Amino acid sequence: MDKQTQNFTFALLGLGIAAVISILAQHLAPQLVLADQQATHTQQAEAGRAVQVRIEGLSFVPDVIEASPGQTLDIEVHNTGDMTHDLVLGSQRTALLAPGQRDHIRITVHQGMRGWCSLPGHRQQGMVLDIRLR
Ligand SMILES: [Cu+2]
Repeated sequence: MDKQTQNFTFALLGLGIAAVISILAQHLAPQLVLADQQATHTQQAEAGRAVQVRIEGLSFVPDVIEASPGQTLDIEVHNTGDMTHDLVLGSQRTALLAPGQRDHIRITVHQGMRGWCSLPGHRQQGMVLDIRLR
């Protein structure tokens, strides 16, 4: 093999290795993503039950959450309305949420928990969220 052919052979070999690595990466990547999701799920299990609550108009959706006494709930509140709101529940409260904003609170469920929006008049107009024991 002359020098030029040798260089050409090495270049081809390099391309081949690069192709194999890229194919391997594509096959491995979904498994890495999956492992990542599993880790997230485990964290959620440790952190408590995740609950999504949406604000629409002057309502929390859902406006009733069923839970067991002593259970920890990670409640994410997403304000999809067009006014500022918050959620006061137990000893916790979200930030004041402008339209489009979210915040989350963590509560431990006990009997007779009712949340509400603290903005003037909202609670009186029915902006409440009940935790119902099961
Ligand atoms: Cu409100």
